[in-house]
Amino acid sequence: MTYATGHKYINFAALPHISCAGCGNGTIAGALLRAYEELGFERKGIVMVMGIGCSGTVDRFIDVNSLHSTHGRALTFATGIKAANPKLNVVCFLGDGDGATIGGNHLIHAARRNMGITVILVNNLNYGMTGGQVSGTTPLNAITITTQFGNPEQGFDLCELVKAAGANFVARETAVGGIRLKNRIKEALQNPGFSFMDIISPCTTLFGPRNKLKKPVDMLNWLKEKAIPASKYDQIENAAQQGYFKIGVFKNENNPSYNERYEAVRKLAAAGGE
Ligand SMILES: Cc1ncc(C[n+]2csc(CCOP(=O)(O)OP(=O)(O)O)c2C)c(N)n1
Ligand SMILES: [Mg+2]
Repeated sequence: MTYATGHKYINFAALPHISCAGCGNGTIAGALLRAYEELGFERKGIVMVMGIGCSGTVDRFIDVNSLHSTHGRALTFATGIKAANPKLNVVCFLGDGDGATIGGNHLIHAARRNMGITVILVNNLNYGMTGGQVSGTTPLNAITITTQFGNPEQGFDLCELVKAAGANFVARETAVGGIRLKNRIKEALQNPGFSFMDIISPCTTLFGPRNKLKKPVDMLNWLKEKAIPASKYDQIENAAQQGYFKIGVFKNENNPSYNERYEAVRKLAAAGGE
């Protein structure tokens, strides 16, 4: 039996990567590339738009059209690309700081427009690249370099946010989700509207060690233990405060994308509004 490796989308000459041992960037990128392969995506038909951060560095070895954009603004570039050429598969690969904190406003508006973009949000619960500062998804009470005695703010539930804003497809997974992660990403890539994957990912150098998860493997095991499906999650009192993450698909609809709605308006205008 042959199985997808995703190798045809990798520039091996650009390896090794620069991620830390146990970081989720590699497993998430690997799942995405295998999903591309299983869906038969051509390299030239894909545009990846990266944010700035550890997560954004995967474009060094992913061999498709890509744009390393400015911090927090990846979705604006992606929106322009998709509006100009709806045939392209536009995928944003973002960190939680980039996609949901400095770029939070763009996230809700891209979801509201139901732009035909897939967002792979590598949610490592802090600003990894700059030393592990608190982000909009850092859980309540968690320790970061800027919340050394515990985070007094609660983290965003990004899936609830994006769902309410109007996205077609919303799911949460973890970097240790394996085949299930790849299959979810495939579903996201196939949805014609805004599709959003919140992927909880281990930051084994900064977030983990500051939060009693000393070794990389401790953080991987923690993710396996804390990521649970809705059926279990909903039975636990104060599950979020106890550090649990709800995984699964929370919305999967087929509403028309921005491009489809825009095309309808364009035709109407061309016909003089009749
Ligand atoms: C406008 C702007 N503000 C701040 C920075 C500094 N900066 C670079 S990466 C980064 C944090 C990235 O965190 P996240 O998006 O969560 O990605 P991670 O490194 O955790 O994968 C910051 C604040 C910047 N490059 N540009
Ligand atoms: Mg981050």
